[in-house]
Amino acid sequence: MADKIIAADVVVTSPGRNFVTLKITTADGVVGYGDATLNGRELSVASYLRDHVAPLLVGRDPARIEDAWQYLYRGVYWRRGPVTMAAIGAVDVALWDIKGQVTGVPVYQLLGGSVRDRILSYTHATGWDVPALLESIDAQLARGFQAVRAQTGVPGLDIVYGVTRSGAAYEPAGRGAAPTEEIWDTDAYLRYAPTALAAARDHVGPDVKLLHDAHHRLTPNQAARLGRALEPVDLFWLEDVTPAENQEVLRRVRAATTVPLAIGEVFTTVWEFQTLITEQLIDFVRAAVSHAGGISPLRRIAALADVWQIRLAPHGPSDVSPISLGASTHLGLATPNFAIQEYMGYSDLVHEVFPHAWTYADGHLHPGEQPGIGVRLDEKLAARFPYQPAYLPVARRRDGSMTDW
Ligand code: CS2
Ligand code: MG
Repeated sequence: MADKIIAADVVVTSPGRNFVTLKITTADGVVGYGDATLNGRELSVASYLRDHVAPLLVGRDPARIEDAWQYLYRGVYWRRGPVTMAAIGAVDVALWDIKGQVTGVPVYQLLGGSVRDRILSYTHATGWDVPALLESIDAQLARGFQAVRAQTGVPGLDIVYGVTRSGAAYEPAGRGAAPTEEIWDTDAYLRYAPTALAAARDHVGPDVKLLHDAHHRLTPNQAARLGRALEPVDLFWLEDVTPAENQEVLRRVRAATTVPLAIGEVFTTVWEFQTLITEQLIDFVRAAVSHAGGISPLRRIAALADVWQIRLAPHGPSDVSPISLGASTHLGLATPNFAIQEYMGYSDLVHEVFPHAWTYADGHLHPGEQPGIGVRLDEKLAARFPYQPAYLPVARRRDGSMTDW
């Protein structure tokens, strides 16, 4: 058993992009790490942790992970929301990390042991036009991926979510004092996306899993139309068709098309999934350990989803730090209805700042056998890259009015 918690410190670092890390230290020197990154709002989580959570952690027993979670969730009258849940998620993962180190086993063993040998993962292919997209897909297949998310530019638009014109790696958050403004045209997208995705399917043949992200931009009717148009493409999933704040509208989409639907990267609790799961309105739950409150609540979401034959497919873009990616792979190894892990990848520098036991090979991830989560923070290196203001873009329609990014 570890001694009591003596410190909870927050490290904000920006090795190319911002990451917030919680470091919990016990009296006998065990250090657990959790990811508290919230893209574009990093400092609000850092303050929530420093000002309101850290003082409550000092003196607590780190072994009581569930009690800490309940204390920080139920014990706060103003609960839920991305800032709170990212902070609680970081505490939860750091405490699982400590428990693993204290007991000398990787966290997946504490979760019941492995139910699979390795974790299927998908990555991103992006090309401004179809030839560039096909080239990008080929490059990802050559790296061993058997599942690829395909995003292209849209004729007539200058900037499109998920794609760069230059072919350089895509990073949604831009550094600077204010968000970039993008002009978005859903009609132009709906005219083009089915053609581009059909070309991708023709190119790769039937076996490769193809995914696509509509990034919250459609009305239910538009989503139904796109879903139908994409049925011949045989997508593994179509993601975030609508903002999903109004979950009843998904009934309409579901009734109109059999395209598999994935939703939930911005959801932070099981309550936001309740209707989507219990009415079988989706096929994949996209919650991330970092944004939905940690490993403990994600197990509960997965268990609820399992009853309705819905599978877990956690979010894993570059704003989910290597700590969360590690935590997610432990969960994935031990969760029967885990389907696939998004793995957008990191720069060499980010791999150095967060040395990790998890590995990628042949389109699959594995958490490794290091006790705990198996991801550390090189604090000296991290200190060389101080926080940089950065925002996710915002989107406007052609008439200048705001729309969903
Ligand atoms: C995306 C993300 O990975 C995904 O599915 O939707 O890239 C998302 O845009 C970012 O996480 C925003 O921070
Ligand atoms: Mg997404």
